[in-house]
Amino acid sequence: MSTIERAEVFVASPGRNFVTLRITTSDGVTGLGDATLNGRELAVASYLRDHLVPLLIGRDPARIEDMWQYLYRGAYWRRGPVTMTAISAVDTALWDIKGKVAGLPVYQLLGGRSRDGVLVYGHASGTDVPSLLDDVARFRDLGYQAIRAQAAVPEIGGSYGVRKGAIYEPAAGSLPDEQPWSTEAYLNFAPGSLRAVRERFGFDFHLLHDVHHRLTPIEAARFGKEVEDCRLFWMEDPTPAENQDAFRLIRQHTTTPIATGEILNSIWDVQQLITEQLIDYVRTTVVHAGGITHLKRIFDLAALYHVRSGSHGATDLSPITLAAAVHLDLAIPNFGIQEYMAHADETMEVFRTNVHLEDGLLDTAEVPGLGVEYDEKAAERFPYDPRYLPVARRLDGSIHDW
Ligand code: KDG
Ligand code: MG
Repeated sequence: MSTIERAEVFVASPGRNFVTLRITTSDGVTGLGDATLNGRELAVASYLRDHLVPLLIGRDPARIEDMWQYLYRGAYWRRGPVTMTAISAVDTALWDIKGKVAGLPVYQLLGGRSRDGVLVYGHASGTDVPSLLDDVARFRDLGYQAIRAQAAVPEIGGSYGVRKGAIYEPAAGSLPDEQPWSTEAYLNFAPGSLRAVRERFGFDFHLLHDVHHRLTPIEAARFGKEVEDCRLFWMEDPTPAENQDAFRLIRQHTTTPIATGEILNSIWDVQQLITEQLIDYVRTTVVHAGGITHLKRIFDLAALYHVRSGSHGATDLSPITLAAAVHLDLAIPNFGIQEYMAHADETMEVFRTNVHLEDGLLDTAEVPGLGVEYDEKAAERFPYDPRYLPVARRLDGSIHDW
């Protein structure tokens, strides 16, 4: 029997920080898992190195479900982003190994293709409405069929989701940046910015918007109602999702579709949202919600309730997560859309991937496993570089949701 012989944790910053797990079997087969938790990277690296790696050695890499149960139930302490990201990395690496051993891409192990490609949305943003419109035009020229639109709110000198350089990257600074927030200013401005996009470009592409947990349920209900004429594909994270019941109020007031889940990490965090049909898209991911095994369980539950997938895919999710997402997205029946942001060149030097984008669709080459390689030597040139996500403060100085 092949066993797990080695498990190594790499922390590097090629373009941004990533934590990567590589498992090697006694037959010399390797598998990769992403363990990146933006702004809390070293906590997951330690969870893996100090607490999971010793448990993996000598075990059968083929028993993926059993390993998941062993790490999840065996910890006694359940759920939470650090634990679930660490379990995700192990699970993803074992799927990679299983694919390589079978000589098949992972999506073949998940039931084969349900579609020819994975619809993605790109990220248009602007420091004002005219520059947002220019950016939307750019994404349309690049062939994107779905575009998320965010513009800085003038009254507060910026807001969530606006790109500063070529790549959107909110984690910056060795201490969290503190940014101003005004719900009133946002609600006065954002609907008009979305309407301007529809007025200029029409309706022959999907338009998305991320509210980023900034509104209360009643404010989100008003926002959703106000942008109904923009026919959004979704409004994302309209309100924080710890209180799943809160989405009922939004639901009762608007037909704007709702997406949430990028910061949630287990099926129990989305159980009510799904089974009571309070959302339309669930945005949990391979890296933060327990790997391919657990995410498939979430998506299978969602399929019973007309909820479709819409996995998070910002640049802080490594190319390993993107590849794993593409394999799952290709296979599941209730795929909705996949978020996609191109990674920095340095990132792509370290992670060699077989995922490619064409006409607004992602696909993967027909290679065994997940089709990603990690260049450890190249990674050594990019040491860990502590970075924090910003925090938001209301104009009276109190903390708001970021
Ligand atoms: O790490 C945080 C980012 O991934 C997040 O801010 C991006 O909300 C986000 C999105 O929808 O991509
Ligand atoms: Mg988001």
